Amino acid sequence: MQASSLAAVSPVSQSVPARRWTVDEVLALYEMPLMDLLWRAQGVHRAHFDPNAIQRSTLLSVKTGGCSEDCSYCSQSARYDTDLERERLMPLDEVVAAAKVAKEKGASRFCMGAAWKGPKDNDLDRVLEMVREVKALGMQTCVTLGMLKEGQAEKLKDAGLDYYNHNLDTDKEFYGQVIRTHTHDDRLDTLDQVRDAGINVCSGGIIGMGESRKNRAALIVQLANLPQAPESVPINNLVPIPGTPLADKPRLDPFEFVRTIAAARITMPTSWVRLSAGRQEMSDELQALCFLAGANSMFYGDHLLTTGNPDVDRDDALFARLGVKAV
Ligand code: SAM
Ligand code: DTB
Ligand code: SF4
Repeated sequence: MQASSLAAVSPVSQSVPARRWTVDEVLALYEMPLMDLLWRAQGVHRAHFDPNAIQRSTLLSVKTGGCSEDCSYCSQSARYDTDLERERLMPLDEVVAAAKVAKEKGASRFCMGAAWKGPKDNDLDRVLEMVREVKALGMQTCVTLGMLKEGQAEKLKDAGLDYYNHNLDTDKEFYGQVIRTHTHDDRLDTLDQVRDAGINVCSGGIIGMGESRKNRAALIVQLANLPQAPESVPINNLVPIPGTPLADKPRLDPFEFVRTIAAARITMPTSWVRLSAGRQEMSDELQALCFLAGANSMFYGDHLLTTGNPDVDRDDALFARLGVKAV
């Protein structure tokens, strides 16, 4: 479909009273027989969304590599030898050209990512221009720029930003084993600023980093129990990057990924749950299982930030085979 208004991709119903989840309750979801869990997740999904509609966002890395942070999974940290070419902030015209292509191919949202701890004010001014121009194409806009300082979220809102992506990434208890240069509380602080500025929150995490099932359940609880659940919840499967400390982590059981999607769907009934990084390594059948578990959003385009994503032709064929429409 053409790039849509926000209203066109809103959930069928928003009327779910907020409730608080406990880690034990979410662990109990994980421990359900898979068929029962899928049935429950699908019921929640159908109460709030069109079950055959999937939102598609295209990603572009507008500033690649050289990041000061030490996130153990990330190809873009300057601390690891990952063979990645460090690049400067991309010129505006190249960003707009990429957004036009994404729109023509059928993405409704364009997400621009920068490998920063957080944006300097002069860099932010250039990103604001990107947001204005992409918005003017009639696309929804999203950026992920790291931690924000006071006043920066308001500037992004004024430029027309629809979503800010900032993942909690993992359970607060496990966070220090993956990232030491900033804290889980720092992430929460930026999420507060985004929410207060009236920008939609996109926040999720990565699984398969060596965390326990309890850590996974706790991450879901920390997202679901935010003062307001994120409108968009990306669930990333670790993409192991040679040269990073997590390069050799064994691959998680794919059903555990499906269970995590289902837990996100059940605990955040009106959020868009995004089947995010790791899709390239998944079979079409596993992706279909993720949609059945309640995922209704994905990254669309041949690249994520620095790693691959399924070709658009493969995704288009999958949508046709599943009878799913893009929104
Ligand atoms: N620097 C900003 C930040 O950290 O929020 C924005 C870019 S950062 C690359 C965005 C997100 O990508 C991370 O929060 C993480 O969830 C995800 N990510 C990064 N590397 C990944 C990997 N190797 N596998 C899966 N997800 C990854
Ligand atoms: C998110 O949760 N996943 C995207 C987006 N938000 C910015 C990024 C995935 C990155 C995967 C590894 C890479 O391509 O560098
Ligand atoms: Fe930097 Fe973001 Fe990568 Fe962490 S995840 S190293 S903050 S680009």
